[in-house]
Amino acid sequence: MSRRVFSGDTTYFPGIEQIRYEGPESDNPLAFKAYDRERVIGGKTMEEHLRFAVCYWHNFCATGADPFGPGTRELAWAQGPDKARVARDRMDAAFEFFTKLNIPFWCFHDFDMAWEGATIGESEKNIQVMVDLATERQQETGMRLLWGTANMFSNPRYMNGASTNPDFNVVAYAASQVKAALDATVELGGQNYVFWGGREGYAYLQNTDTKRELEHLAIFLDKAREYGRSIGFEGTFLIEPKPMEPMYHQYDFDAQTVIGFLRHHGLDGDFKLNIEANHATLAGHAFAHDLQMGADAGLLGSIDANIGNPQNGWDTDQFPSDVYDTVHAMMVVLRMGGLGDGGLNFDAKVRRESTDLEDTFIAHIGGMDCFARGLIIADRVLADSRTRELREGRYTSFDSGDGKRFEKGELSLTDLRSLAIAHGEPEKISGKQELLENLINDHIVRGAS
Ligand code: XLS
Ligand code: CA
Ligand code: CA
Repeated sequence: MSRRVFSGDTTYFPGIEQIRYEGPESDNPLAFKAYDRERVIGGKTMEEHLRFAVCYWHNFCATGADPFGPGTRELAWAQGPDKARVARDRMDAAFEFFTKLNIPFWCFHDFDMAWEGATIGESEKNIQVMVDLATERQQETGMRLLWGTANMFSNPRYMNGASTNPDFNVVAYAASQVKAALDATVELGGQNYVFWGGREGYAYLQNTDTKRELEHLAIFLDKAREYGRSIGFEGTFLIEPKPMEPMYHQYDFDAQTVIGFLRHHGLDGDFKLNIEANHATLAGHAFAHDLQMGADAGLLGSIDANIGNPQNGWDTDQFPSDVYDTVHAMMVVLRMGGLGDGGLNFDAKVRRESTDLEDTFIAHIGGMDCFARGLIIADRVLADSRTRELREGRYTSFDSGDGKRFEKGELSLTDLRSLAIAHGEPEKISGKQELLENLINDHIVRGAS
């Protein structure tokens, strides 16, 4: 069964039909080769495993502008001075795109879905107009909201931070935005709410009281939690770590930093992590590393599935195209038992040079197929008994006897010294890294069909 394609008065993607699975032999660029949404793997359909989302901002707002030149794409739905009209047309285009791609979820920022007014009251009205329209569109199409968020980094008022701004007036302003974005998320049945602290950090240490700013961040998140729960938000609050860009240093540096912060402030019962591949690599980690840190802490909530460019240090927000990477990511997700109410959001944009209307479809199809292949192969790698043996086998000395007593905290440092003397020099035990690498590659080469 397929989702019904939304079509408003205008068709923004003429000539593009709903994207279907045609299998690995197909050479149709507008078909899935691996993502067969109803195919069952390990008891769940691919759609249920992967929970893909399209983001609003990169696809329906951005035109490809960069610091060196203007946009290269014309958006048919974003023409004219009437902001309300543009926002409505944009939403029609978005729902046509979502349903033609046949993807289950979407994500928004307040001021890419709506437009900012001259006052807080006006902005709230604008958001409400768009929430009403989105509610209708969701009902017509069956689309669901993975997460909502507030953009507290573009407006110049946030140049010194939002909730960590040294000026209380800005902190209060940011709170007004989070309140409205939470209201919108709840009304649209959003399953998560994201905080990405784009400007929550600093540029210069000597004019910044980092201790005070971090305390303000914790109070702000606590108040957002309190408000969200009071209006019936039952979903998960997510923090999206990123080490830098736009700020020289951002407080939510990486998964482990955020985990420590959440636990320190007692926020870990309501907040989890939204791990973005590109942000993990900017922090000097592999994507799978940050996923694993989140999973180990029971705090991996959701994923932004875009990647960076290994040759430079920017957030390039590219669509995933590396199967090796998605295999490793999906191994973490499968071992964790799935993404729960989280999902895989393509916070990704087509390249500035990709100017055909179909390119955004092709990019999503490629990203979805890349993760579908990652899922199929990860499932096979994990089902291969050698994988578990090679990992778990390394820890068997802790499964019984003194190793087990150590894990229970029953042995003192002096006890350990005596045991070390009794056992003598430990034998060298191979880590077998190359064997595991070969095993994973063998499964990749055997194919993802
Ligand atoms: C920017 C972030 C942003 C968040 C949502 O680097 O990825 O897009 O996901 O505000
Ligand atoms: Ca990013
Ligand atoms: Ca992101």
